[in-house]
Amino acid sequence: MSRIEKLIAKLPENCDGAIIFSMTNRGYLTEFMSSDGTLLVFRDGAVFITDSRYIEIARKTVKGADVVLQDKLAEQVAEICRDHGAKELMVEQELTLAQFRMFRDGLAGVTLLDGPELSDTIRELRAIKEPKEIELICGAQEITDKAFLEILNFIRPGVTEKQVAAELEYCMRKLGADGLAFGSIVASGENGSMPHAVPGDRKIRKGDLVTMDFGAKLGGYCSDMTRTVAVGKIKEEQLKIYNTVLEAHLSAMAAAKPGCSGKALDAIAREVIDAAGYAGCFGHSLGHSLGLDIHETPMCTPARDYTLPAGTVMTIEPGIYVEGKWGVRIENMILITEDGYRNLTGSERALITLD
Ligand SMILES: [Mn+2]
Repeated sequence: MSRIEKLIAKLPENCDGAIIFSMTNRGYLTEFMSSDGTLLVFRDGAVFITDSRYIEIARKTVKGADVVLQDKLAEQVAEICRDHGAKELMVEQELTLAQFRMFRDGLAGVTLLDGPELSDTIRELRAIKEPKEIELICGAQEITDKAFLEILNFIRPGVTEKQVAAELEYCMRKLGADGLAFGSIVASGENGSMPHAVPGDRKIRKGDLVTMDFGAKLGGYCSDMTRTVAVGKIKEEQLKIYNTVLEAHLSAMAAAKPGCSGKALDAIAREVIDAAGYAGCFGHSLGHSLGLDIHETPMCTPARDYTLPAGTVMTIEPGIYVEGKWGVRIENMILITEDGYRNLTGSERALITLD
């Protein structure tokens, strides 16, 4: 069954089909990534419209849909809808207001159903990874692990965060990455207290903890890893924070299994951190799913209770952040399996000290 057929099987009865316009949903369903394209899914088949930049490769690559060259998009979509007798079409929450209006105003005789159902349904399909998707995520992570080993030889006092980020990214490209999963985070010393710090001109000093959150992209799929390393001798409190985060990370991961609650895993990590005296120093969620996008659902978060099904890839990334002083985060990816979980990240988790 193609991914588009899986979607058709899940369409509610009150609609004739769906317009899929957002890049990663479109890329997921057709197995063809492009910056331009419109996928129309009907009960009797699907049509993928794209422009001349992509038409040649799309004809060879797109799965489960007829490929046609884009003309005047709204008129073309209206005509194809008439051919398929489609009057009620679902649209995604991911559309911008301008895109929504373009379809709404351009499709006379078609009603757009703008509830969350279509996006939710595609999200659920995307949450359970196929073997070939897991292979790409693991391939991306292998590159990420190798780049981490290489960067350990580069980090030393006097090197800036920006230089570390640039070297990391160059390593990943050299090792075969198609690109970056997201803009790398390199946060040293007091910058480490900001979970999503942007690499700056601060020079690494002896006694710093350096947090690196980065990932390669391979075949459209993201990897995501965070490691905090020590440069020179660190203080006892920094070591205590590191060991607490590591314990939180390992405890939450050990409880992962199919059908478990993401909120419960988050609570396990949070309890370890709170008990060590760092309540309030772990502001973000424990983890998220990922795939074509760096952040997907389900999540491990106190804000909402998600169930984690087998086949889902999750990050486990607790952290402790002490404002103005330092921070630590340790992040691996796991695959929820039929009987527990599989760790997908190869890099060492014990504290690495660089001289
Ligand atoms: Mn992450």
